[in-house]
This record gives sequence, structure tokens and C-alpha cells, in this order.
Amino acid sequence: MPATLLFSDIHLSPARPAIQDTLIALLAGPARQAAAVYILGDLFEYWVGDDAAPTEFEPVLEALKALSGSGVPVFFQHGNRDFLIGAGFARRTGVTLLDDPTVIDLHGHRVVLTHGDLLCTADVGYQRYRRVVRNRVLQQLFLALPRHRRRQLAARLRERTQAAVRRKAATAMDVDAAAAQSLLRRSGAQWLIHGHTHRPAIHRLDGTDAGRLRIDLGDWYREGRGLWVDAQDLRPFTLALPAVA
Ligand SMILES: [Mn+2]
Repeated sequence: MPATLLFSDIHLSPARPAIQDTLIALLAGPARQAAAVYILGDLFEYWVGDDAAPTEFEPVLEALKALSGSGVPVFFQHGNRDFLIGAGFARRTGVTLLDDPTVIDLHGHRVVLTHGDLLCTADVGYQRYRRVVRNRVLQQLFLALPRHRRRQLAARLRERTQAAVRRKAATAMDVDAAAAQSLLRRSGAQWLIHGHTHRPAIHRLDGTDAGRLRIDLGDWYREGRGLWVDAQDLRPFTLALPAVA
């Protein structure tokens, strides 16, 4: 039985083209043997609409299309950077968009998948911002703007977010333990798999059920990171990334 591949937080950007080559090698190589592929958000550093993808992202869109076209189901959950990915992207790539959170059966394990930003409940300012940017009406208004205007607004927002992140305590931007436990309980899941925090780890959650895990996938800044799962095993892996200037 082939294993399932999961990863998140690649943060593809025209400013870091070399990362894209490593991702494409994964999609065109080992991912072809996967039972399924799950991308848990922040595939792109920013996304201002399916009609406004930078041409630099074309090769990765093609690689996703080739992978799904080869018969491997590919799923995508929105991150806080690429939450405007929509039906146009799904048609272009053959990728299925998932709600956040989503509960799946992963080789006999009941697993809840989430990007992870919803679990950072201590960051009240961020959760307020999230409710605004995830509002469907505001999103439609934004998507109706000309592309150059959307890019301008998104760049300004990124600057402000980066400044806010620098001011915040590191703990405020991590997953809240109670929020994670609560999501596991509500989902009736054994494992929680997420990205977003850029803190790769497998946490054994205390409590009565020793099998409960919180699996943080980690990001693609220093190296590429992902996870293979089958009925027997959880196998985190890393990929060397070309040095970023
Ligand atoms: Mn994120």
C-alpha cells in the first residue's frame, strides 16, 4: 500500500525561485508513488487571485496538474498567505480544495488536518485580522479590483504583518495547547496534522489516550520538509534546498 505525502508552508515566491525546483522535483518524483498528496496551506507566499498568478509560478502549477493527471489525488487547504486560491486554481491544477479543518481517514488513523493559524488563539490581533480577510464579501470586493491594485494592497499588508510579527512574543504565535486538544476532541481524531508555525515536531499530547499526536510539518525556509504516512509509520523527511541569496 503506497504511503500518503503531506507538506505545507513552502512559501513559493518569485524572490526564491530555487525552492520551486526542489518542490517540482518532489512533485514529479517521489510524489508520483503516493496514495495521495496533502498540501496544508501557504504553498505560495501570496496569492491575490487565480487570475493574477505570477508567471514565475507557472512551472509549479504545471507540476501539480501533471501529478493529479497521473492519477494521484492532490488536496490543498488554504494558508494565511494563499487563502484567495479558488476554483480557477483547482481547475488549472486538478487539485481538490479542502475546508479548514478537515477530518480524514489516513491509513486507518482518524486525522484532523488544518493549516494551523486557527489554533494560534493567543494572538488575538491576528484572529481579528483573520476574520476580516476571510470574509467572503470583502474577498469578492478585493478580487474585483484591478490586478496591479491587488498586488499593491497585498504588498502593503505583508509589510504591516511582518512588522506586527516582529513585535509579538514567540509564544503568542505558536499553537495553543488547549485549542489543539479541543480540535482533536471535537473531531474525534487521534492525530492533528498542521503547518503554519514553522516549528516542525511530533508532539505526544498528554492525557488519557497515549496515541494522540500533534504533528507540526514545518516550513521550507532552511530545508524542504514533509511527512510520509502509512498504516505502520510516520516518516518526517527533509530535502536540501539550494542556498538562498
Ligand atoms: Mn501560515
